[in-house]
Amino acid sequence: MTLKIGVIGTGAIGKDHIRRITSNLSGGRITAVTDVNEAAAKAVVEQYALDAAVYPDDKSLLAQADIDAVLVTSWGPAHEQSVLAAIEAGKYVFCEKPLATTAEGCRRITDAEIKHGKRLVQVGFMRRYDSGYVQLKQAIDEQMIGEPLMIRCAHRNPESGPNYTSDMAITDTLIHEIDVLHWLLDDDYRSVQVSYPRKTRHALSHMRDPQVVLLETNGGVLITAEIFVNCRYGYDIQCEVIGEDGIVKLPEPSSISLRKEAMFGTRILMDWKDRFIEAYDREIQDFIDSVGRGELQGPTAWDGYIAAVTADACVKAQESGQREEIALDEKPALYAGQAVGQV
Ligand code: NAI
Ligand code: NAD
Ligand code: ISE
Repeated sequence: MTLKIGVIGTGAIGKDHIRRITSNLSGGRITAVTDVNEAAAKAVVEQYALDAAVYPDDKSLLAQADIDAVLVTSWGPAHEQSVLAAIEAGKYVFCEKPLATTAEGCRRITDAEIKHGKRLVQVGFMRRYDSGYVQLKQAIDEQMIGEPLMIRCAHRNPESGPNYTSDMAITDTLIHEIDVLHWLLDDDYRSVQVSYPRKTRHALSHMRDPQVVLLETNGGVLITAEIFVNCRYGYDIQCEVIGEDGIVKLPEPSSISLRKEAMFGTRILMDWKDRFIEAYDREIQDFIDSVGRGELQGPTAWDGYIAAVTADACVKAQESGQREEIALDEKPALYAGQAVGQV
């Protein structure tokens, strides 16, 4: 059976997911799109020669009986409304991060899903589907390095746009580390502190960049995460887990090495779309397959809630300069166990 998919938000990542469903993946077909910018939605239908209807908004798209599932790829503040409407309509929904921009918004979504009685929501934390992170997880789970003690990571973008603000270093960027590290360690966070090194001259005047976030987990693992969104040289994601018996490190993306003019090196990617291209393919294929089976297994709305609570504390720590506590509600039974990522 081919899954009929509606897309809410046809910007950068909405288009990229439409491209992969249309050209690379199996079992899904885009049959409906909407965007607050209707011209953008119409342009996507033309660009990808879709046999898809353009609707004026999420509600009218979700009212169509012949749509099995939706992708929510609008900007973050619009996610909650669309996800709640999808649950209300009983449709499966893949929502890009953040699930909602507040922890309360995420709880409204988990409450609606719990009331529905079954998982309908998968959150776009694609790193769990990246082969490098999956290998790190296997190494940790198999105790290859003993107990993990510390993690050092970096999330670097070449540049940030004019609308990017200092808090987005957390809510838009670090949120990937917040999710993937809690999944790697199967542990939640208990505190956070944020420090600012000297500011790069490449950052716009309204923002702090880079930033250093110190997170502590309930199990006592200390994580230092550098966020540097105007690093200029590339899109660079680093993660090193230091354990009692050894260290495991995220592999670099594969690339030929070049020896030339007294230099030796490999290519560094510039675009997030390329760095995690296989992970995006796998997460969306997993969503399509799981909906087909009637049972989602990817990152849950509860993972979205954990990320939002942690991000809220990080933003508070950005402002206070102090160590801030992170406290989660009790995990509801619907979300028992750990959601998987896969290769
Ligand atoms: P974008 O700005 O390129 O696209 C967003 C689109 O949504 C725009 O076309 C906008 O008109 C539309 N939109 C906004 N509100 C809407 C609403 N209520 N209904 C319908 N359409 C609406 O943004 P981009 O980069 O595509 O990001 C979209 C989402 O994807 C964000 O949540 C972002 O955090 C996430 N994202 C995730 C990435 C990942 O690595 N998983 C990478 C980039 C973005
Ligand atoms: P974008 O600005 O390119 O696209 C957003 C689109 O949503 C725009 O076309 C906009 O018109 C539309 N939109 C906004 N509000 C809407 C609404 N209420 N209804 C319908 N459409 C609406 O942004 P983007 O880069 O594609 O990011 C979109 C989302 O994807 C964000 O949540 C972002 O965090 C996430 N994202 C995730 C990753 C990742 O690595 N997982 C990467 C990029 C973006
Ligand atoms: C963007 O929204 C993403 O999700 C990218 O993965 C991230 O690297 C970037 O910093 C965000 O703005």
